[in-house]
Amino acid sequence: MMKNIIKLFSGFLFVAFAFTSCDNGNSSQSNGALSSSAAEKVYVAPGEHDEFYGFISGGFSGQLAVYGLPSGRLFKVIPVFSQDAEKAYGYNEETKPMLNTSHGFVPWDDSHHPDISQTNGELDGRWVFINGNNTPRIAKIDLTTFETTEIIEVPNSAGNHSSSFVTENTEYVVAGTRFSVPVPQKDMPINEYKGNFKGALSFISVDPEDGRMDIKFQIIMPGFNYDLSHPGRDKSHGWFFFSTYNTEEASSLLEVNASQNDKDFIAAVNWKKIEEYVNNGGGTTVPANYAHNVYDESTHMATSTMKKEVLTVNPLDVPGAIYLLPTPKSPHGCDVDPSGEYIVGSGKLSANLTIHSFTKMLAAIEGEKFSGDAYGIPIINFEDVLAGTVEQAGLGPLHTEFDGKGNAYTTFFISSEVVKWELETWEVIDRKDTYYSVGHLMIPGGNSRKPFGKYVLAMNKITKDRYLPTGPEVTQSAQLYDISGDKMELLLDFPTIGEPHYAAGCPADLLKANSKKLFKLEENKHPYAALTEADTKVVRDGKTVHIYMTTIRSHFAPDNIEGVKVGDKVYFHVTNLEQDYDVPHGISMIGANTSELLIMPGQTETFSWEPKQVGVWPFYCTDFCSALHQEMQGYVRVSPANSNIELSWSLGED
Ligand code: K7E
Ligand code: CUA
Repeated sequence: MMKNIIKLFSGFLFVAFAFTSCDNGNSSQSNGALSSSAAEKVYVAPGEHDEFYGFISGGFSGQLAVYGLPSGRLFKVIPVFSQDAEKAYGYNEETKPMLNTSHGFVPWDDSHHPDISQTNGELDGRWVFINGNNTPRIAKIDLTTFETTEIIEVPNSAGNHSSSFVTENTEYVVAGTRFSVPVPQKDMPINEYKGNFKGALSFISVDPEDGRMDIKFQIIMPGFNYDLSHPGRDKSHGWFFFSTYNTEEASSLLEVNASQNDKDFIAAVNWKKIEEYVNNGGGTTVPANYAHNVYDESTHMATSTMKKEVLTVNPLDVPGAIYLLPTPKSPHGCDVDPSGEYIVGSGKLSANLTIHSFTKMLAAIEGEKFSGDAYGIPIINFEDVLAGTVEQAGLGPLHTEFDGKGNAYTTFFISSEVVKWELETWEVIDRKDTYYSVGHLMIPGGNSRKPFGKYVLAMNKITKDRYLPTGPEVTQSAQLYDISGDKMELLLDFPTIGEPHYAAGCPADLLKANSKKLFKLEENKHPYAALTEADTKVVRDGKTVHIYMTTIRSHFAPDNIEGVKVGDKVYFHVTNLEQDYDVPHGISMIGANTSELLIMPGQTETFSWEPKQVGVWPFYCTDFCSALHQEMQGYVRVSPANSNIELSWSLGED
């Protein structure tokens, strides 16, 4: 029996492989088909601005990259879960707490799904959220500064993948676990997984005023893998949908053992009902240990707080809140159309797409049309929830987005294409190749009530021969298609950082006007700030030395420091006194075991240095800031540990 399954499955894989390689062979041919008007459509003249922002996840880079669309120009890599020496993120003293977790300092993660905050189901451009998949975390990026300002760890979770998607009014950012684990964690045999491991679905509330995140409740679900999720929209607002696989609850050789059930589930969660239950005192508070890290823009510093408990909800305690919708073949993507009526399940091992109807779901619940239950959670009869099927649309469907004009666009990984189909008729209208093996796709606003259906961005898993070769490792790739007409048109390939999983896009006008130009010095509340040169000083506290330093075109104050000794720990707290747009200064010190700082106007940042060698050691500005940038330098005299040279500091006293 087992052998047969392996055989069958390898057959499938072989077909898959054949498809991919055949596509690869065709590339140069399809390349030449681009018309010259495609170039015009992505051309943004020098000095002009793009029409859309695109926020593309960095995957295993752990970051989030900001692009302009349609040009595909890279504007910024926002450090989120990984240290970034360019911006000192995770290196300077101010941002190190952002990467604190219950496992200690974790300077990397795998970021997958950015999602922009919404009001009334429309993008509002306040924040973009993104999940850390590996050490479960959700980050929030402020879209006035384009900086990560909050990271919350998600306890009882592992492989935080069905994350981070927001409800219509950003009431919650939702984080579902991919891997089920013992909840709470404990030492137990792996082969006792079935029935014992659990999957936590976390609802993280977002304060409507300041955006502060807090885990409101976790639903402790059966031990399936919760792969992707999507909130209900409009008529289905108040519900959340999660795709599952491995409903077999296998813990080994999942490629076979998690592909046995003909259908897995999309779990439909009535979060409003659970919220009400919790607000009325329902749920169980259990011990937990997770970090909540918040960056304060006025102190320019992050603090990390360990939280010690979390509220859990047993689905069986809230009857009528959760149902399972049978969905063929290990669904990956789980997407809801802008009207909230259709829930698209993409069975990875299926050629068809399964679309469920929200209206039918409610009727089936009403009529108790159940085909059984899983651990007490009712399974709705498949036929009673099915809206339709897109037949034989391609191979290996993954993700779907919507253009707001009644069309859906689904990626097919194995057959390497984006397929356009029509809601309600379920007819395929158009298909275009991708190069190659596309994962997610993104239409700006395409998962909201109001998509901007002008472009679709495909994010590919395999690049092969699309760009100049760069050794064994080649760049990852995105492709932009014009979808304003009946037929899609491929406009542009552009490279991306890490692995682009999902992206979020919005009209540039939504963010442009709110983008901060500098930090006001008078609002700087950093405890070690020197707000004028007169405030600069050097203070010794035992073996710790604090340098309160300023920087302005084109000098540091002070720039000569003596009395530092081997064995000291020296903190450079540097305030950039500039109050003009786009005048950062940098600073770095020879031998410091950290990165440079890159300090924005009005901001204070700190790096530490532990001098190990006697001498006179220079520091300098790392950002070419003025014609006299090369003159921005200074010296620290380091004396032996037992020397009695007093601390002194100066500027301009040659
Ligand atoms: Cu890349 Cu959304 Cu993590 Cu599919 S996931 S491809
Ligand atoms: Cu300051 Cu270069």
